[in-house]
Amino acid sequence: MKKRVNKFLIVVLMALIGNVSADGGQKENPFTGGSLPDGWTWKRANPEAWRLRDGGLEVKIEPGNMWGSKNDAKNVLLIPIAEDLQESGADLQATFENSPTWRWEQVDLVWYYRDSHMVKIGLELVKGRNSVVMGREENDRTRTIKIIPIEQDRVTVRLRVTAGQVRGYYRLGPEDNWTDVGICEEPRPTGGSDKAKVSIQCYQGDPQNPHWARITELKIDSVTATKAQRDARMRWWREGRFGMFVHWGPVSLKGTEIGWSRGKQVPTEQYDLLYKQFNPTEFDAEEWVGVAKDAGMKYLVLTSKHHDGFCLWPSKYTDYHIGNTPFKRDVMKELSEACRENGIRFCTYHSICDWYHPDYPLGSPGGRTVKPTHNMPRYYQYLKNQTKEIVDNYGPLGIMWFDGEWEKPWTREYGNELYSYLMKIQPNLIINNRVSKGRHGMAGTTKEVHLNSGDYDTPEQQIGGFNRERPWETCMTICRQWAWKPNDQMKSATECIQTLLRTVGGDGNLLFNVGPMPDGRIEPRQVERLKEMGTWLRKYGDGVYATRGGPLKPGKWGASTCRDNKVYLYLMNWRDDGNLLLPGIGRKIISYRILSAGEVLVKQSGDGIEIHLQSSDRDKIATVVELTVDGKAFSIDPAEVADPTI
Ligand code: H79
Repeated sequence: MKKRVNKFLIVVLMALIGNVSADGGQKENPFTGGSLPDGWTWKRANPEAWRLRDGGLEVKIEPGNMWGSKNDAKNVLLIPIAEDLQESGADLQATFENSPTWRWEQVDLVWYYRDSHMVKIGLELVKGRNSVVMGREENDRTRTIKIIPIEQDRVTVRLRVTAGQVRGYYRLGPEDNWTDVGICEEPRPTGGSDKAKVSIQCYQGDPQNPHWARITELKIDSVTATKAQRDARMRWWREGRFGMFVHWGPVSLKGTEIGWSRGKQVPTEQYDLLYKQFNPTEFDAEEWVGVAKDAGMKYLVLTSKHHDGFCLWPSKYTDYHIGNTPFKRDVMKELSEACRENGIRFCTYHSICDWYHPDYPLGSPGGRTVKPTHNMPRYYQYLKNQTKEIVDNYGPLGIMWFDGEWEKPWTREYGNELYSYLMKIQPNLIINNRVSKGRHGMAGTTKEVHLNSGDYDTPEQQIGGFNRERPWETCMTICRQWAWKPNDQMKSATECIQTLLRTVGGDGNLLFNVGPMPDGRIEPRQVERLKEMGTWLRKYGDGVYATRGGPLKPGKWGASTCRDNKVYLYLMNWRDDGNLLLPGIGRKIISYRILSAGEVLVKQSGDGIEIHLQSSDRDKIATVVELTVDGKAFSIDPAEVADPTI
């Protein structure tokens, strides 16, 4: 008996260790033995009115109430959860069977703090009908979130608690998709030290003719890894800070944009035949990887497939791929191998929307065309097949970078599933927020971080805001287009490097994009520009890799980073008199030095940090001053810096 109990706890713990998701494998059934697992307690116990039978818990539904302030229900089952389940996100589910006849007779799965603070979802009789009811209670004040009548006497309910929010779902059969019920804020008691628990509650039963409700399939899972686990998984990425984005495909023959020229600048029929001429004979994977490496980049993200549907690997799930071009070679194989040999993490960009594939409902940007015989579930299977194929053939990958998620056919449920699916295939994979819904436009942030809303945010063509909580990565083009365009306007070296520094200074990564030419080469002037970045980084990049953003937030003045007891200041704009006043940092500066040529004077006073530097000693990209402070620099509270030129 004891052994089985421990097993259940181990399963919960294992869920925390792995990135086990809610729809993960079968968990140990806690109801198979002669008693309940250790630590499970009954509030207002009535031992006559519950029993374990046939692998389920059965509770005789007695009168009494938990909804509101009465709180007199019998046999409220309280189940303790692992310490950090709240932080990592909890995913609960249970299957209920009951045939209620009494008004508001119910059996509930509850996220529980106290009798006065909880969220419930259950099977209940409302207006004479079996219903799934979700409700929330704070200080005994109740709010019904949703009532959904169902015909059945059996339902599986689910609560997902992440980032202070509780989402409810239900399904009628084990193969059914989950139906959304509702969402609410978690009712945490203020000032209380209550730990969240899981509770099963049965009440408002018929006093004359009580029913035995049956509870099975109770699962308590961790939604994601804990923060510490996620940090560990993302460490190489966070420390690497700088990656190469590559947008490439047959569209480079036209020089138009990969993301939105099909059916616009290039007629669809013509666009879809471009691959027949795609023959990038100068493609050299070693060369590309060399360019990335020389630039100081630590990972490379290649468009395995963009919105146009073309695949850069010979996928067995479509004919629209590189193997059927005159070129024939497997670009992804060559590139992934070259990356591996050179210590660059190979990653893929994969578009969720696919305007080419007949099963994907939409056929052009903005959903302007709808395909006649689409089949989204089948397309979703295609997406799963292909992403698995990529991981299997070219993995382990660094990142699976999704995009095109904003279109209607993609849902949060698909996103959640795809995330869990891939994490099971490769548990140390990193997945961006575009796997799911809820991205805030081009700012790229997911405001309402829910279950599996990806590992990090993705500002596009703009530097993300300072944020040390949610990891983020700006993706930006070296020219104006993602895909190659002849004579596209290229950013200056100053702009490129300052962009990297302001990004890292905000605690983000920079994924910097090149679009190789149709002959397979990266444009020489772009190679040159990237080399300039690399040269600068080799000299002054000590404050870039393996640092954190801050404590002084990036701005017109420049940016700062920190590691251990060092603060790196990247000074970009000065007052005319050549002096700069920065806010105090609440730690004593023990020593300082300038990394570029010249001499600097740093004075710390009650007003802040004064920096004096002859204008002739300024670096036109960024003057780097390294401060050594008397403690951990990362623990300094981040501060804004006023525009020094005003
Ligand atoms: O691959 C590159 C681009 O081709 C691709 N993303 C980068 C990484 C891209 N495809 N489309 N777009 C960028 C622009 C789409 C903009 C919008 Fe929207 C789609 C505007 C409204 C819907 C972005 C998503 C802003 C809101 C939702």
